[in-house]
Amino acid sequence: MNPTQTLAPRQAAQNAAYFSFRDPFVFRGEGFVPTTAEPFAYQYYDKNRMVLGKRMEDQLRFATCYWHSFGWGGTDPFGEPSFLRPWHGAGDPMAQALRKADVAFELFRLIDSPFFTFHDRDVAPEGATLRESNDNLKRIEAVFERKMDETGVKLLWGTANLFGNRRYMAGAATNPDPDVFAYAAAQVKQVLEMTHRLRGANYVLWGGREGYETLLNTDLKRELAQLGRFLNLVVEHKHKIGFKGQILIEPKPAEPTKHQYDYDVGTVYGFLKAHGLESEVKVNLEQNHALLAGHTFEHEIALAGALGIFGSLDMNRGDEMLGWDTDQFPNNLPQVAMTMYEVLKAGGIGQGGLNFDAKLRRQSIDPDDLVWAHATAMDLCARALLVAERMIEDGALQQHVQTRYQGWDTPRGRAILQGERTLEALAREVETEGLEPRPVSARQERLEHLVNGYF
Ligand code: XLS
Ligand code: NI
Ligand code: NI
Repeated sequence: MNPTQTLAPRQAAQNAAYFSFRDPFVFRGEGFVPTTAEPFAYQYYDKNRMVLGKRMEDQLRFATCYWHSFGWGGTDPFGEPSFLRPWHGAGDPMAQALRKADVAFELFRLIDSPFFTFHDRDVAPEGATLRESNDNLKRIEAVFERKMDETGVKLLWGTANLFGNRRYMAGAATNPDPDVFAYAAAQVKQVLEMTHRLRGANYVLWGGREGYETLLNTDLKRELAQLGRFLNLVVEHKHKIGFKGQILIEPKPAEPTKHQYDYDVGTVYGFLKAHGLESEVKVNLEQNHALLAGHTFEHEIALAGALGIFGSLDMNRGDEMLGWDTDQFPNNLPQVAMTMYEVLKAGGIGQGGLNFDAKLRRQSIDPDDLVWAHATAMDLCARALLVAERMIEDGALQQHVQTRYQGWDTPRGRAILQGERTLEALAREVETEGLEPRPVSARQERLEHLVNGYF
């Protein structure tokens, strides 16, 4: 069924006018040649193709995010909005939110995005009171429900914006004022329940203001305890309402605060352990956040996988020359291929997805730039997945790693790990056997060459 058929004719015409594309993109294969009539087709994103036992669509689970694509106006610290979307102008905020939803779902349809993600304040205007904000949100929820039914687009995750409003300038859960904690809790309750009703696969908590600017005015120990309490409340409520999705923390070391508590995967894991939540909460990892923490994206994914807390990905790209969250669309094939390789090694994307938490450069002011950015990023990720599939199927990389650690499968290796050797016993063995370890090459350059062969 063509989803536009279910929209009122006037509405469909209005949306079609926003983007120049009419028909959803389809897969045409590597040999596709663009024409004026068909400037773009997927060359790699063949959603029904089987990749390592799963449909490609289910291996990737692409999501389009609401905030950067429809919320953000193209500002930067020095510049005013550059996009001038119709719903950013003057007018009744609720009518603007509805217009925005129409265009958002039109984009999902054109690029064939199976999922979307949102913050409460991206989709509906904030009212004078929380009750008013919640009423606005409920009206949009009804719209989403209908549009999701009509188009088959699903919700990857919802989240509450606990960082934009000035009430949160000193933190949400970590605020010195418990009234702010309470307000944040009320907001999360609303969005968690909305996410549950819309059958969202996950709920995300990004602690944008959960950090500090200076220790001179901060009681760090208290703030960590508050954050632990808050997260416990969220998990309790999830179970109370029967939400089956994953609760995900999104680590980021800084920006907007100088130091954020959810610094990176290692820090979040320690925090979860300290509050008994390591089997309840996982992580949503973002490439640019990993970079800011001084890690590669692959490192964060591998560590989360090893600790059993890998949940989902915010796909974007940082800039090696800039020290902030540039949130560019991913388009570096080797980088994304290595990312997908680590995802597959961590057991696959599971209930998570690849959410394009990415924004256009502020000079990309045409509505069609939104379409191009998402569709080309999707195709690139699909291509990267196919490279990663070759790496897994060929098995040469894994083989090398296995051989490298095979000593741990010998009787001594096993005995050490099973706790059957004391320091004294090991010292005795080394001495009596005259043990002298034999250094072995790790073959990095050969492996790097091997990886290039998969492209
Ligand atoms: C900001 C974060 C944010 C989260 C959702 O840096 O990436 O966009 O993904 O709150
Ligand atoms: Ni993000
Ligand atoms: Ni980010």
